[in-house]
Amino acid sequence: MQKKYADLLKTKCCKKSYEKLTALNNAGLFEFVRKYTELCNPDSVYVCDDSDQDREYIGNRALENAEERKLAIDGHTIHFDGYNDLARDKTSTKYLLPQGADLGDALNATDKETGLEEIHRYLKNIMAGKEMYVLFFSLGPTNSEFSISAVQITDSSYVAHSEYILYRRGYEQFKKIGNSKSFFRYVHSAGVLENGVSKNVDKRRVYVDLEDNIVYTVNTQYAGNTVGLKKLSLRLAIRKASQEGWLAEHMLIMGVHGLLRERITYFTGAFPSACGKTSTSMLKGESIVGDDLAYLRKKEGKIYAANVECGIFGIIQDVNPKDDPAIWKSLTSPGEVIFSNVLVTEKGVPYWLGDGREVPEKGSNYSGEWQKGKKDSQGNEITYSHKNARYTVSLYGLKNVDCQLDNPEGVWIKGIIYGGRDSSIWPPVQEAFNWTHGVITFGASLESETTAATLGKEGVRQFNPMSNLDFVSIPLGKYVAHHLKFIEGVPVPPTIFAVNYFQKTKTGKYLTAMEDKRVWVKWMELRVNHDVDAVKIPTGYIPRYADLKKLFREVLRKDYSEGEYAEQFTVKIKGNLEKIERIAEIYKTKITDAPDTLFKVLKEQKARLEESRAKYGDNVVPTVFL
Ligand code: OXD
Ligand code: MN
Repeated sequence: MQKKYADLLKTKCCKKSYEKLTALNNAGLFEFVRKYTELCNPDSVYVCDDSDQDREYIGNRALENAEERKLAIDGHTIHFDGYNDLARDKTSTKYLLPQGADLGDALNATDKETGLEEIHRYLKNIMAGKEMYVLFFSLGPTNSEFSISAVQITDSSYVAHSEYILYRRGYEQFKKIGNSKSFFRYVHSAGVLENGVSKNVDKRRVYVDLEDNIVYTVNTQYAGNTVGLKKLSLRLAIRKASQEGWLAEHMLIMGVHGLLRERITYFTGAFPSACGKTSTSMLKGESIVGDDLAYLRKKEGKIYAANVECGIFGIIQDVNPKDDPAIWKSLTSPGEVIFSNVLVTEKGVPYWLGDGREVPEKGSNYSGEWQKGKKDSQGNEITYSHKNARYTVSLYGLKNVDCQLDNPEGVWIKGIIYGGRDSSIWPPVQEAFNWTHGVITFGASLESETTAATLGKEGVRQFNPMSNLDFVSIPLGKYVAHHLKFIEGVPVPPTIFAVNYFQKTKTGKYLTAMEDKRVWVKWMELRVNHDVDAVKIPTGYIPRYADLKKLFREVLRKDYSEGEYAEQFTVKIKGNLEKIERIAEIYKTKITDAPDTLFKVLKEQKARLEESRAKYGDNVVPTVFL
């Protein structure tokens, strides 16, 4: 057996790469690498350890392979994905179900045997003529209770480079796990490249094998489909967490800094893609631990969270010096940044939607050579930068990075925020009555209007529990029940809040400004620290006008009128009741094992809303509840 391994891998790896693999002393890992080397048949295999030389090697390969191009500012590069490969592909992402297993109708799954046969067929010889990279990372801070070791196989130096920016290096940690099988595995190939982008996107597949903790992804480059440690891991981690009693969530982690005293209170926040998660985590005056993925664990009667990542793969739309000063600085100063799918001029200057600069006449973008007015084959104008264009940067270079980012203990979480894109129902901020009420009516009832971060039509209201629907890998009812149970043994669980940055008037104008988020988080900070009272409405607690007026003044130097308060916090009884009906119907008909508590809590909420409607009508101004 050993000889067979040696024969194939020795011919494909240089001596050093081969030694790096054997030094890990992990038979399962070795067999995994061998198997996919044989199947994918690359010309050579390069194994990376935690050294800076290997990181540099990968960065250089991305340029040599033309998966990235240098831009004018030192350290900046541009990568383009194919025109039909610019977002997560939900349709082609499927769980591989062993016989007899069932994840419920809400999750996309296919028979494991058939799926494996298909993906292995696609992978056969797919790396011929290419180099294969083998990389080791840690999900979560290394050497901590949170860490999960992971190995990535890919033929894309862009994917490998992105992972070096986004994750903590994990080769040395891997050494410590010895012969353990407890690690996550990813196999990726961009497939045949034409003009630098995946050619066979019609054969794009992302298949998740939960039993063996392996994700396979082929014929795609977009990082949301390919960077194993990001959304592909989240799926594996959710299942692992449910078995082990912790939570793996699509959540930011941030430190909110008290106005009254020098105190930092940590929050997590779940928002569907492109609904203000990164911009919340980057708010001026606060500090960022993470913008996308969090693991939450219970310790000594408290909840702690750690960032799975150490970088940001952020959407680059409306990033400008006024609204996002910290990100703007890192995107316009020397340092390592990978831009993707923005417009780049001949001089190597990137432009993106909403950057506040004059749009150049021409350049290169995700459609190839671009000039103003360019149309696609359907006659639609091609925007100069894509709505889901991205930047990839390390958190370590940001001024507002929180000093606890790498704390192996994580940070103590006192508040959890749920937010969706909702033009008409939720107020800008509200607080749940208790953990169960928050989990059910905010988290499990989250709806959001769709965005460009996934393929498909935008602006459609969709059910997205905990903003994790795309990634949940256990039956949804069980997932909700797991949340309800999670705080058993926690005397004071985190307070749950809901925010909505997207309320609109009838004429389509936003009711709140981007910067108002800064006030909502300060109010939540005051609430979890018991510094202000609140107004009880049928769906939770909302701020008192006087507290917001003071906060608007202190935080934004803005006047905040009673009229604005009344409009933003009016309780929309009809909209809320309809929402309850929609949500209850989904849990009743599509999700077989929904917990009884869910229906009970929704019923109680319905009764409170109906009682208010009987007294005050359909739209109830908040002052009525004082
Ligand atoms: C992301 C996403 O890229 O959620 O974070 O799509
Ligand atoms: Mn995300």
